[in-house]
Amino acid sequence: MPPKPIFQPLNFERLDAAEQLRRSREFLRVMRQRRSVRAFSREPVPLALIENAIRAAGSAPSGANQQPWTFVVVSDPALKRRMRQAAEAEEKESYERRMSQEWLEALAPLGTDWQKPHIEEAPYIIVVFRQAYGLDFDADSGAETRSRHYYSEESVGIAVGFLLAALQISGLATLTHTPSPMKFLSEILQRPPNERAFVLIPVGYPAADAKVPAISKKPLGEIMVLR
Ligand code: IYR
Repeated sequence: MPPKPIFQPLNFERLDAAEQLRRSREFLRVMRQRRSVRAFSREPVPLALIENAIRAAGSAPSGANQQPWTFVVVSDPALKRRMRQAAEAEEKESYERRMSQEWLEALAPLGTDWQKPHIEEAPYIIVVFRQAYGLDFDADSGAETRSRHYYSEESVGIAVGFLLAALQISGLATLTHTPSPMKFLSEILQRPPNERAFVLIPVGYPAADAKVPAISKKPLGEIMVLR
């Protein structure tokens, strides 16, 4: 028999209309300042900010509430160095051989290349892993049980959105980096076979002279349709 749902009262904070608009504008103001930063200061970041941002990410909705994510927080310089070296080896191969001309042209306005110094310079690298399926071990026999996960891609994508927003609100800079292929992250970070690297996020303060590409976001009229 499947378990019966247990319900409890919803904890919902009803705001007056003026407060709703104020918060909505303030969130928009802060989120519009978020940029993908590729030049980080080595200045340390309080771990409490990282922990709270991961708590916020962990509050995201997920398929069947399976929470199919693991956030690996890397600050050890030796591990960061290994991740940088492995990422750069893959990226060099991608930029020089694997990526199509069309892809390289799409990326040209961002000015990216295979070099990834941010993986060593940012004080924290959060590597988000997606649990493609559940993996449990029986406490007595050690027998392995696997369970299906539903909508894990969507779930982890939503959680990463929460994570980026939380880090931004906390006054930190981030980059979403997806070196491809990312298998080396499972090995370096010793993750179990059900976990797949989803994205690597350097977190910290921008370098004093950090520059970002002059690009813009589509206006509301181009992205919203009212019916
Ligand atoms: N992963 C490479 C290439 C790259 C791809 C996309 I799509 C971007 O938006 C940015 C970069 C890199 O990190 O350089």
